[in-house]
Amino acid sequence: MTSLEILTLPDPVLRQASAPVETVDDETRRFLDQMLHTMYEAPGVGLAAVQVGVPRRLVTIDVSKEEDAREPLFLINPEILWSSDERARYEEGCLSIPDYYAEVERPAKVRVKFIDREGRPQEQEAEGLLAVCLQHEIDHLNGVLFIDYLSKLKRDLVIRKFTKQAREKERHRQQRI
Ligand code: GNR
Ligand code: NI
Repeated sequence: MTSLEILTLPDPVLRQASAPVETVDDETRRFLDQMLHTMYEAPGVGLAAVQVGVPRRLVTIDVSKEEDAREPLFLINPEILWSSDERARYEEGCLSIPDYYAEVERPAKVRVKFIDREGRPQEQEAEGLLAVCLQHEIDHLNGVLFIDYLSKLKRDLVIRKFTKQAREKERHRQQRI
């Protein structure tokens, strides 16, 4: 299986809100499998479809430690039903903002509802990295990135760095033509 291309900052697609998925069919499942493969290859613990240029409410997650005991989660139209008043900090990263990490504070626990890959409604409560990941991915579906929780100064610095990098890459691409 080939990996899908992961969009990076400042690609405007990452700021688009993703549309709900209407039907869960074989095509949806094939795409979820491609997303999971792309996520494992990256490697990452979560991926939202919009990160591979498809603004649909589809997410893959796997926060398992062992590569030979994988526990993939497929979430369609995920929603947060409840989040704890208790907060937790976590050093976050994002495949769309490579090699940049910063601490973010979020609700420590969440309860989510979603449709699974068989089209069945599910509910799940999570804490720790899974809770962080669920919130990070659902943010992606709403065009929100973890840098949006940082100070404007930090956020603008990161955006400027990636905008510069993208401009350089484009310049090199042009020279090769
Ligand atoms: O791989 C990822 N690691 C991660 C670490 C801390 C908090 C969130 C994440 S998600 C990220 C993959 C990604 O960008 N998902 O959208
Ligand atoms: Ni991300």
